[in-house]
Amino acid sequence: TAGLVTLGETMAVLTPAVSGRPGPGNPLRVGIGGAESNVAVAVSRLGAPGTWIGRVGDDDLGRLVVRELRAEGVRVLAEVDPHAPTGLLLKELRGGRPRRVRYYRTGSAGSRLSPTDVDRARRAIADAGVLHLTGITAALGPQPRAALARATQVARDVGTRVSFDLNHRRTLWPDAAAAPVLRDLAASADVVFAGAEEAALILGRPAAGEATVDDGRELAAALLALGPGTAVVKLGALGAVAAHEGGVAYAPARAVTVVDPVGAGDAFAGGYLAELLRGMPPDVGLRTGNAMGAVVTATEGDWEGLPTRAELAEDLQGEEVMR
Ligand code: KDG
Repeated sequence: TAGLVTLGETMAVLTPAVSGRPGPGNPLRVGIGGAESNVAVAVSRLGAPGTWIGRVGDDDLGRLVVRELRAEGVRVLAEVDPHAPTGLLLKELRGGRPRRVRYYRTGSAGSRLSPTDVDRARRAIADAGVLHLTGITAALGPQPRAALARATQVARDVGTRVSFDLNHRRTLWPDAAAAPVLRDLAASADVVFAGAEEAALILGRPAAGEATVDDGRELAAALLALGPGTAVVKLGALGAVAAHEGGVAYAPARAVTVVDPVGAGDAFAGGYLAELLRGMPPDVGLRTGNAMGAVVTATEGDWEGLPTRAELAEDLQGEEVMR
């Protein structure tokens, strides 16, 4: 079956063992994470093929990235860059929960992604059912942005659908710089994923606090008018809305105790796209996306808590879909 292919930067993720500042009494655990590879892992756990295209340094952390992804069944097409190190991300824990992330990625191997990396993976894009891209790559600089443009072009040429998650990261670039770039990428995609705030940003509207389901419907319709085939707006605890040619679908989310919300959006996108790959309609994608996001939010780590298809089926039992 046709799977998902994605490209982006995956970093080593450092997490203090316990809440508070890292130090001799609070060692850092080492894992890996990257929005795009998180989605590839999500899809793989749900039983569909996932491929990740990227660059890593010629170092232990780069080898860790490659090994961890391969251990998850993700096909890795990584160029080992002898001139730059693998990037790092440090999670800051406050009150037991990740409060924010700090990046050490300027000049990293992963941020040197270029159109050449796309060209060498042309075949993988042609074989895939979906090419998944995110706004994080666009924030990394002109070269990675050119890689996104090339990837979109290749997907168009070979007839592979393009999925785009806005994934706006304020710590990487300011709203004013991001908005027009993210809007263009959203317009040219087949499926777009956005949080309510991100949707408002690219639509040039003021951020409207907590969005309701009705706000979500309206934002999704406005995103759809930009040009994508489907526009998904995620509403966190309220669930998610998808506007598409055939109408608007809504699926509520299950209430969870928040342990670590980082990665919830990737889990959602992975769940939605795994269903799309199986030919399922948007309401099924929303339901699976919500369930995947809920599990990741309730567990530690950006992707480690992702459920398998069988675990998900248990989770979903008894839940209803509302339109
Ligand atoms: O969506 C989760 C990601 O943000 C995290 O895994 C790391 O890719 C990452 C980033 O750039 O923040």
